[in-house]
Amino acid sequence: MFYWRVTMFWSRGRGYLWKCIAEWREYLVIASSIAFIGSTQLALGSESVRTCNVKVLSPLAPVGMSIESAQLDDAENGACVLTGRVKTRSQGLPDGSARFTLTLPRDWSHRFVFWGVGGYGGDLSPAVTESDLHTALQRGYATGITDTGHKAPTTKLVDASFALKKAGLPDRAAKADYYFRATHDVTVALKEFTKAYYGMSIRYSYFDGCSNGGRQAMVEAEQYPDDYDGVIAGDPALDLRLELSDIRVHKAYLSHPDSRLWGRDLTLVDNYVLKQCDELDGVKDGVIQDAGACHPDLAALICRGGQTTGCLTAGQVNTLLAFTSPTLNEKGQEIYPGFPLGYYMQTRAQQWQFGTDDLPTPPTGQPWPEDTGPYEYQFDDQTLKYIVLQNPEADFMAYPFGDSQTANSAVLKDYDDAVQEGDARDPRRLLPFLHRNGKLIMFHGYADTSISPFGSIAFYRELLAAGKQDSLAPQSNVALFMVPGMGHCAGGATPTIFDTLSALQDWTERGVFPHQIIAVSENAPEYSMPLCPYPQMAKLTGNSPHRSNDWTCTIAPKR
Ligand SMILES: [Ca+2]
Repeated sequence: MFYWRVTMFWSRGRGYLWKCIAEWREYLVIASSIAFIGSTQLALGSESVRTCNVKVLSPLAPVGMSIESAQLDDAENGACVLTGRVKTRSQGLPDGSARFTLTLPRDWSHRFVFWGVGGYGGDLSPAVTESDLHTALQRGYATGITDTGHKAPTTKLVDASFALKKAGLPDRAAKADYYFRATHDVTVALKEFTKAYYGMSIRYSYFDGCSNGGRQAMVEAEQYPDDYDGVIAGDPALDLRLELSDIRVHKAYLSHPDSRLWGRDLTLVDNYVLKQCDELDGVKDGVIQDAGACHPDLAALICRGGQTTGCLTAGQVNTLLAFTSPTLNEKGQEIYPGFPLGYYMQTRAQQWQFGTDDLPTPPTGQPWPEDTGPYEYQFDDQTLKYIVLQNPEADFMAYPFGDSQTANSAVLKDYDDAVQEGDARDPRRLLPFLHRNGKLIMFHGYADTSISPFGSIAFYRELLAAGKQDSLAPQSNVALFMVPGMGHCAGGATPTIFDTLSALQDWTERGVFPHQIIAVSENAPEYSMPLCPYPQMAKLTGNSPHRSNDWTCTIAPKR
């Protein structure tokens, strides 16, 4: 989910920072490796000179910020790269401490951007798109990032143990830092230091993150509307009931031996869904423009009359139905949307949700051993043990939810109380950010099997309604781009490479609304397509579905 530790940019250089979700490495690339050059004079225009040195720069740090290392970095165009800590405090909580990296370019453009981090945080690897990292580097942005107040163990893929001191005793400081406090406190400190370093003010400040980084983006805009002029929230984990909802899927798997979907089954589903839904947008091109309009009859896939191949068991279809149907409260109201169908094998749905073929199936009715299983199962398990139930020995299968679509009110209240500090699903909280003319670009992969893309659509729709009641037109400040065929923050055979930071900069600084963002295919750069601000979608108006100029953003019917 959150995932969260996903960005396209990490593996090419700072490989040591990338310990999670190794399979995503090809998508996530940190822009560069850090090369130590030594203490060298750094020219800042012709006005001042700074030495990239801990001793020299430390007096510039605001109270509570300490610098631990300073190095010039060739890969960052000779920028001065600082690491250190910021003391986190406030709001009646115990003090904490968060690590940071701050990159200060030689040719600064008076802009500052803060990167989000993935998963349960704990490292300094940006969870953003490769395009945005490139844009920041090329355009002279100062960049910051925080580990959100704890250090993740290198031996675990998903870890929420930082949130619990011992059974029944939450670590309130570490939990608050992860959920909201560290991002803000480090933001304030790094912005202040940046101004002191250059001796000039910051003209524009931006936040950019995907997955958990998208959640950080939303929380910043909602809780600290003055921190940033513009925000990018990709595949945001804005609704933390996500983990609750996922429990249903994994219990369906673990409770019935014939319910598990293998790679061959998911390929069957992918082919069936594409056949049923590709042409709903009017073009047979392997791209389902509107996953929300795709509702094939899954029961037609159930084996009949002795059929054993090319079909699914009733249990497997039941798992798919659990995955694609919403979670409800006792009144029958949707409290978390279902997931889309299709593109599963192109977007690593096995790793996220269904389990790779080499993953052993536990004995019926038992959970996967801790720290194993699909990523989302691990997120569910860690969230329950260390945040909701506050008991590392808790039994996943005994949790009183997941056997049906409905969560009872007592379960829901306990769950919400445990995660509410970090939740961003209430659109009314975004209104102050809009009142001060902040700009927000959201995007979400329409084939995301980690965080439901339909949650971002629901948020956007609810935001429009909330804004109307507050004499606002949120569509003037918020643009949501749904990305057909893209998985969680990245991945897929459709065009999934795009630059949101340039779009946000143009919108914020020059008032240019992002009428479209051009995406190109990761594997075929000549294959391009526009992404359109919801509720618009791309419509082919020329001849080639592989050429962005042949598409136009239009309002889709029934949206
Ligand atoms: Ca199509």
